[in-house]
Amino acid sequence: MQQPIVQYLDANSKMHGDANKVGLAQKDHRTIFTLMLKVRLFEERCMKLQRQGRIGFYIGAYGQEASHIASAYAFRKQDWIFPSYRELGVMLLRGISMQEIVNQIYGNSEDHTQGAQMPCHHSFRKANFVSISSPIATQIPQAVGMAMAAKYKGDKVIAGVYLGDGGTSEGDFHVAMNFAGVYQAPVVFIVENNQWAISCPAHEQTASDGFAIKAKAYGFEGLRVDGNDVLAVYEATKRAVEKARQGKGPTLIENVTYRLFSHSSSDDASRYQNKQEYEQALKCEPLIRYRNYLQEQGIWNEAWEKEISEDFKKEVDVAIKTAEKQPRPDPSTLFTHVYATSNPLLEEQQRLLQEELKERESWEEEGAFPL
Ligand SMILES: Cc1ncc(C[n+]2csc(CCOP(=O)(O)OP(=O)(O)O)c2C)c(N)n1
Ligand SMILES: [Mg+2]
Repeated sequence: MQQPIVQYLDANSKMHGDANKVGLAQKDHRTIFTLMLKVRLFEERCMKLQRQGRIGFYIGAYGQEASHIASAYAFRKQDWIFPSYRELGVMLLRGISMQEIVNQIYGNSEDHTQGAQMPCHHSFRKANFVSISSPIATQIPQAVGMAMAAKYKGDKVIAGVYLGDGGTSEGDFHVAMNFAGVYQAPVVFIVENNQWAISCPAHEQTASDGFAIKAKAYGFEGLRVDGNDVLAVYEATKRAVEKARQGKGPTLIENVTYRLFSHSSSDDASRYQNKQEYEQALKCEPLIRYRNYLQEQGIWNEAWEKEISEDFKKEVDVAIKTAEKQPRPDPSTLFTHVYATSNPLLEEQQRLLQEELKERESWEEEGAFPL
């Protein structure tokens, strides 16, 4: 039997706990709601850009806004975040601008990684936001290693690592969990159980009773949390963060949520997802639930949301227009950040690329088709 779920607001926005225990003030609620709304609006826009052929790929957080934003809100800015790939709201919370985000998605010459990563694979050292990597679960041992190092050095920073339900099947997850438990590393594992790993449903992903229980085998606490409830996600993460900071070890938090869109712009979930299950999940989505609660508290009103949305849409428009005006990165930047210092092999490859580019120029002059 699965352990009880931490929940304050149910799907009908009815309060089941003591809001004072959560510890979010009115201004915090405004910030969290604004971020959730921005993520929702931006991602809708990005899907359109992808369908118009203006960006190559998009992967979003539709339905998972509470799970990643309310959890990130419980950390301090000096703590390090090791993301999966659906955590746009964490970057916005940490002050990354729309322009920086959009430049990366376009991979233009203003992108600070110079198009070296796939779209949506951000990295922002200034925000302690470690590079998103495509291979699933590699971030988990990295986070534990960083947390162990912080502990040895006596730094009061902790690590927060995001992963999916599918990520828990990787060896990296188990290695990292074991090290975290044995060394009492100050790390919080946030498993966003969105019920799917592309087309593999969560019930086929594991034979254990959910994901929170896995922490028990490694000797630390696992919490099962309603991942669509901002209050529950924040409160549970805050507890885990404080515990880690006090040197009392790791926690795994399973945010039970639902992926309300296809895996990415390259996928079509309607081919494998049960329609009824989807409709049911849509009724439990986090933004409406939170909006209703904030309205009841006198924090939300329609005019306020309209103003935020309109201002933000303008900001996004400007960022897209600006990004589209930038040239592509210079091809020579391919080699710039591979090693700290150059080496003969790299120099040879660089020379070959220059030759190739020169040859292409001559094709263009002759108008020949470059087969
Ligand atoms: C090591 C590895 N195996 C397979 C893939 C292909 N892949 C990309 S995302 C994904 C599903 C991951 O599911 P989950 O961890 O639940 O995260 P979610 O996409 O649901 O957020 C897979 C199998 C990959 N990127 N890396
Ligand atoms: Mg998943």
